[in-house]
Amino acid sequence: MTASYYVRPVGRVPQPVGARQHQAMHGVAISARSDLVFAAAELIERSAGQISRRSVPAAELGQLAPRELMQCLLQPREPIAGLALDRPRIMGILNVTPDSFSDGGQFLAPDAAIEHGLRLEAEGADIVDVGAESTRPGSNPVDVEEELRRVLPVIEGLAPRLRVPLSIDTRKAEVMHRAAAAGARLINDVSALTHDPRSLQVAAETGLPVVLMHAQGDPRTMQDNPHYADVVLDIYDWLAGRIDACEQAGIPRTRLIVDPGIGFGKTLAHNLALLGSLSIFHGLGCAILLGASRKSFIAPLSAPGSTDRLGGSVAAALLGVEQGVQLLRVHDVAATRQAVAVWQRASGRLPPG
Ligand code: 7PJ
Repeated sequence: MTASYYVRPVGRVPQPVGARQHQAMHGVAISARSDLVFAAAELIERSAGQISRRSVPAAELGQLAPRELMQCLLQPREPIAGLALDRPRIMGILNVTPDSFSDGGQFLAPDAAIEHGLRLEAEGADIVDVGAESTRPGSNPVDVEEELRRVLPVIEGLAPRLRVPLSIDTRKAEVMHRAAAAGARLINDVSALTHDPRSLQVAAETGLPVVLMHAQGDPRTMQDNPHYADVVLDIYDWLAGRIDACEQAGIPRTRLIVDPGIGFGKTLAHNLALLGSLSIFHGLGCAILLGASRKSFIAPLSAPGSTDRLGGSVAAALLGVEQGVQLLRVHDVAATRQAVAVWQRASGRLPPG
């Protein structure tokens, strides 16, 4: 039984606002970003079910962590769908499901969806994620014809009118293929290319970057009784396995984005453990996406009777940003963008003006 190693960078060191390169404060700079310098790390070893953890100052990490893992942490990330990942990027959510853009729940209105997509861009989205199959807990699957009928008119209508790239949120190979042909620039699959037996090959053929999201179980039943030995490490290992599968299918790691899948087969405790350990996923050598927006884990943390989840959503997004998450999938683009701008200006990354 060989041991597995993990590094969770901790203690981001904000650089002095306005400081020059030679005045930078030192530490381990994740993906070579000067705004993602960490003072220390938790070095974790798992072997035969036993987990040991130690704190290591950044300066000693290079001697103690496996070389390949250090390379994954330090390597700059390639742009995704034309977006440089030198700062947090916002993915605006565009749901084309009957309950989101409906006329009496009877039929979908592509025009309303297109308008909403344009509004997401105007609010500051760097990418717009279009999806037509609800994967919320308890939801039922949608067949491929119905999904195409909902999503294609929206992609075809939006792609020529947007300056930012479109992403397709689907678990189906045929939808990936058709959406790519219609102008989608990124594939976002909540099953990490496991749901449809053709999706690994089809995603590879599109040449597009792919978001690999972790889920335990199917949307209909995933919240029944989720269980992990160690939620963070189990999800890390599972994502590492999906990266391997993608590489074997011809999708290089530079084109992959990993996502722990907040709310997909997770209890409140699981979700909170993940939000507090997001920086560990840099060790996979990919960009990280976080989707916590308006999710139900926020409800039990809210005041009685409160239904608004904006505060919790923005807090979760900033937890991600502080840990170096590059992509935030959100409904509330304007509020998230404002929060990210405050973080960036106070991090010495951008001039205050
Ligand atoms: C996610 C997603 C997420 C990624 C949904 C909802 C449920 N895709 N699609 N990550 N969630 N990559 O938005 O509440 O967390 S649908």
